[in-house]
This record gives sequence, structure tokens and C-alpha cells, in this order.
Amino acid sequence: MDHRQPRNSSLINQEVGANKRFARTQTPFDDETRRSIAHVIQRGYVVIEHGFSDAEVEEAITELHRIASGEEAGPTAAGGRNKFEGLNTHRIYALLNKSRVFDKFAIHPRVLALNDYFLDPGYQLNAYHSIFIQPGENPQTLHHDDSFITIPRPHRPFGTAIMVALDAFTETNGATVVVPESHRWGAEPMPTQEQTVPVLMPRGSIVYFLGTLWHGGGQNKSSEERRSLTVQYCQPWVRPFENQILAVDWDKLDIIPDRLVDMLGYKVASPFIGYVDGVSPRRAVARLLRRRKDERLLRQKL
Ligand SMILES: O=C(O)CCC(=O)C(=O)O
Repeated sequence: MDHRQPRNSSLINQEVGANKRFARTQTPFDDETRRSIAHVIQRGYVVIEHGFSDAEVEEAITELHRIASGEEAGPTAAGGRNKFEGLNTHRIYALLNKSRVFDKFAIHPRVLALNDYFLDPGYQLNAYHSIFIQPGENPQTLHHDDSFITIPRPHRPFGTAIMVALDAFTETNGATVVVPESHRWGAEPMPTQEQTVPVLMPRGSIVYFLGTLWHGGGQNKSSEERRSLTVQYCQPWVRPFENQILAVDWDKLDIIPDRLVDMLGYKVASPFIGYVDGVSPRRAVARLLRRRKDERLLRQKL
């Protein structure tokens, strides 16, 4: 299956300038990226070893502990609410609203290069949270992340995802399990746990996979928690899992890397998806914040 963007919309993209708006992401792929693309096309996933340093991993863990013990922890910091979230799994959602430490994990250049191949220009951030699988947790129900889009399989991926290993992923500690090559399956068959393989990778590594690949959190048979971050991306024309426009406070946009703000849904996608009153959401928010500030100043003067 061809994962690239179909050419049927290129005329309108040219007419409205969308092809120019996204030109900066259309750089040629280097050899390593080409090898990774080939692996993903074949197997549905690829491991990027040591994508992040020990210091970066440590910083993320420290920050997650700080958030978990404070007011921003959220509803699942001490355990999931259902079997899918994992009753023995700790998650912290909306990480981009809680600390700038997590920005870099969502915009790793090798991951973005893969997204540039597998997703349409202007792809978005679909969800971003931490997943700490505790000892004794059961295997998660196998799933593919784009199953929320009810278009029959097989189809192009409607999204991609990464898991960042904050601990080495091992045979016993609940490493993410995948069903290799299942990204090409149709509606049947449903995979079984016996068909899965654990993604074993050192701390700081990333597993990148397509939204069509069957996978799940592994069973944690060890005595240690398995700590990770997950970032999901989706096509620009998909409604994201987490409403990023509300999940991240507007007054923080100026201190978040531009590329990431674009991915929160603030950049108009091809040909003109997501515009607000004829301008980009970023400009619309800036206008609104400016107006509110002017009104406040006026009230103070009166
Ligand atoms: O924790 C993992 O290894 C995978 C989690 C996952 O796939 C999910 O929660 O959607």
C-alpha cells in the first residue's frame, strides 16, 4: 500500500498556496531515514535506538514525579479507570501544558522525518502522555491506534505513534508488544497474544509505529515499573484524541517550539483545514489575547 499523500488534491493546494506553506518540511530523506521508512513499510514499526540521552530521560522522570505529586497530576496518575488504561498503570495526560521538559520528546528529528513520509503535511499531535506500567499489570488489549476512525481496513495510516523508553524495555517488564506486519491486515483476523513480539530496546530509545499496526502494552512480570512516554500524531484532517487547542493554555504558545504549536492544530492544513475567520488559529488566538489585554487595560483606566 502506498503511504504517501494522494496527488488528487495537488491542484487546489497549488491554487491556495498550501504547497508553499508546507515546503519547509519537504527536505530529501537521508539514508538512515530511507532505511527506517523501508522497515516501517515492511514491518509496521521501527526502533530508533538511544534517541534521547540518559540526562534527558532522567530529567523527564524527575519532572513526571513532580507533576504526579501536585495539583496537575490528573485523574490517572495513580492508576487507570478501566482495563484499557490499565488499572495498574499510571498515566499523566496533557504533558505539554504541564512542563516544557517534554517538548523535545515530541519533535525528535528522526520521528518527524518518518511522519513527513507517512502522514500528510500539517499532521497534528493526537495525544501525549506518560505510561508507567506497574509490576503485576496484565497485558493490555491488543489494538491499533486509528481504530477510532471507522473506515474499513486496510487503509493508509490515519496516524503514527512513538513510545519512548524511560527504562530499558525487557522481556519481563511490560515492553510494548507488536504484531509485525499486521499494519497490512484487513478487518480480519483479530490478533492473539501469541502472535505478538515484545519491542526490546535500551533506555532512551524510541519505537515508531503506524496507526494501523496491532500492538499493546505488555504484561509486567517484573518487580520494577516500566516507565515510558507516548506521543501520537494524526493526519491533519482527523479530530485528535485530546483536544490540544484546549489542553494547552493559549498564553503558553509563545514559549513552545513553533513546530510543536503547529502540531497542536494552530497551522492551517492543506488546502485550508482548520482556519478561523479566514486566518490561522494561531493568529486568531493572538488577536483574542490582544483584545482581552486591551479591555483589561481600559477597565483599569476607568
Ligand atoms: O504502554 C504501552 O506499551 C502501549 C500503550 C498503548 O498502546 C496505549 O495505551 O494505547
